[in-house]
Amino acid sequence: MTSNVPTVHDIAFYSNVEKQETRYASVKHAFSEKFGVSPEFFSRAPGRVNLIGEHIDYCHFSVLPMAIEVDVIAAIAARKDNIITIANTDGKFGTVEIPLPQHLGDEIPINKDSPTWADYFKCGLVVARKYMLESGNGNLCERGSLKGFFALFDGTVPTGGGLSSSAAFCIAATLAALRVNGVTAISKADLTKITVVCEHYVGLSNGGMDQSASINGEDLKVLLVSFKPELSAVPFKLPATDPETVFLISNSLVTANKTETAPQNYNLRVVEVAIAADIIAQKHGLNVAKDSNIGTTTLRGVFDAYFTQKLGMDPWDGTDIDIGIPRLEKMLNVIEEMYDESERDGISVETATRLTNLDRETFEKTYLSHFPVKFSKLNIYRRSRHVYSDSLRVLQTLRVARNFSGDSEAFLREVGALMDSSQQLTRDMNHASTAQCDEICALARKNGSFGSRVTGAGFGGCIVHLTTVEKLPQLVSALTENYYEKYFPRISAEELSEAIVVSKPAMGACIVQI
Ligand code: NG1
Ligand code: MG
Repeated sequence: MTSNVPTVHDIAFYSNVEKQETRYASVKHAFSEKFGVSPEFFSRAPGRVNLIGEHIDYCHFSVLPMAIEVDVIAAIAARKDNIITIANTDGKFGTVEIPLPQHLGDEIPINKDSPTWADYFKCGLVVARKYMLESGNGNLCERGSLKGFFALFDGTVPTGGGLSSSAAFCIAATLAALRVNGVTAISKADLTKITVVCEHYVGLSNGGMDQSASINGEDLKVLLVSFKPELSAVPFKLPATDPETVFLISNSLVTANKTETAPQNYNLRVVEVAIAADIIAQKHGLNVAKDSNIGTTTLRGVFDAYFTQKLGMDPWDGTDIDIGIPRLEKMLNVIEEMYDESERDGISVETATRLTNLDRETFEKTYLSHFPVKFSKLNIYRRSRHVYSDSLRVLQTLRVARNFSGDSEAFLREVGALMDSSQQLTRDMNHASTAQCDEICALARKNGSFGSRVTGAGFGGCIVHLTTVEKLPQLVSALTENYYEKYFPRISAEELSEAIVVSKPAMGACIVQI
C-alpha cells in the first residue's frame, strides 16, 4: 500500500470504454454550462461489494471485499475565492455553496442530526484539511486557508444500497480537496487511513472496509482487508476458474437508513459488540486495550487476549488461516458456555450493566452516549456468535482458495456454501436481512447462484451472488420475472439495468487528468 494514488491519463483504461468516454464528456460539458469554466481534472472513487465477512470490520476481523465498476466521479476546477460550490448531475441533490473557514483553527460545521449530501462532502473536506495540516503535504500550510473550487458530481453507485456510495462519495470529495490544495501524491495507505473516519463526522460509527476497498481495488482482484496489527489491503486473484466466475449484484430496492434511531440500526450493532467484548473480558479476567470506534474493547481484542493471556498461546497475526480457524471455533464454544437459554434472545440494560460490572451511569456513558441508539433488548449472545462465525467464514473462504485443486465446480460450491451460511447468520444472528432479501437469495439459489448473501450493512440493499458467465442469463431472468416484475411492476428497463449489476473486481480511487 505504498504506491501513489494512480493518475489515469487515459480514460480508455476503464473496461467499458465507450460508456465512460461519453459519460466524462457529458459531465465535462454540464460542468462548463453550469460554472462557466472548464474542469481541470476529475476525482473518482468506486463502490464496493463485500464477498464475505459482514459487520465484523469494526470488530477488527478481516473481510473480503472488492471494488466494483460503478463509481462516483467529480469534475473539479479551482476558484479564486474561498467558496466551494458542489452540484450533482442527479437533480435530487441541490447545488450547495460552502463558505470556507478563513483561519487554520476554524471548524467546518457538519450537521450530524440530519446530514445532507453537503455534510457528507464536508466530511471529505475535514479529513483532507486535517491531513494537510498534520503532514505539511500540499500548500495549505503556506496559504493558511483552503482554496475554493467548483465540483460537479456524477454517481453510478446506487445510494443506500450497501455498495458504499457514501464511502465512494467521501473519498472522491477528499481527493478533490487534496488535489486543489496542491497535494499531487498521497500513498494509498495514507488516503485509506484518513478517509476511514470520514463518516464518523456525520455520526456513523463505521469500520474501515469500504474505504479500504474503494481505494485499494485492482482490476480482477479481490481484497483481503485486515485491521490488525494495522490497516492493510492485499489484492489477490481468486483461483482461475473455468467456467468463468462472476459476481452478480442485485438490489432489493429496499433502502436502508443506517443512522436513523430505529431498532434496525447500524450503530446499535457497534454498541452491542462493544458490550459483548467487555462482558467476555470481565468473565475471563482479561486485560484488553480499548481500541474500538467508541473507545471500548473489541471482539478481536478479547479474542487475542483470551488465547495469549488465558491460554498462554502465541499472538495470532490475523492472516494465518491454520491458527485462526481452530481458535475461532474454540471461541464459538466459549460463547456458547457463557450464556444460558434465558439470555440468548437479548438482555436488558440491567443485566448488561451487571455483566460488565459497571454502575448504570458509567454503563450509559460508556456505551450509549456516542451515537443515538434505540432498542428494547441488547442482543449480546447473537451478535457475538455472528461476529466470530462470520470471521471464521472469511478464513474458511481463504482456505478454499488456497487449497484450490483445479476443480472449479467444487470451488464454486464450497465458496457458495460459505456465502449461504453467512447469509443465514446475517438473518438469524445479526438481524440484518429482510424478507425481500431472503426471497432474492432463495430464488437465486434455485436459478444458478452457487451462493447468495446480503452485502454491506444490510437492512435492505444489495445481494451478491456467486455464479458463472454460463448461468447468468437464467439467473437474471429469474430475478427479473420473479422479483422485480412481481414487486415493482412499473419498473423501467433503465431502472432494471441499474438494479442488476454484473461486476468483476475493478480499479480503486484515482485522479483522472483530462
Ligand atoms: P455499507 O452500508 O455497505 O456502506 C457498512 C459499513 C462498513 C461495514 C458494513 C457491514 C459504512 C460507511 N460502512 O457498509 O464499514 O461495517 O456496513 O459489513 O457504514
Ligand atoms: Mg455507506
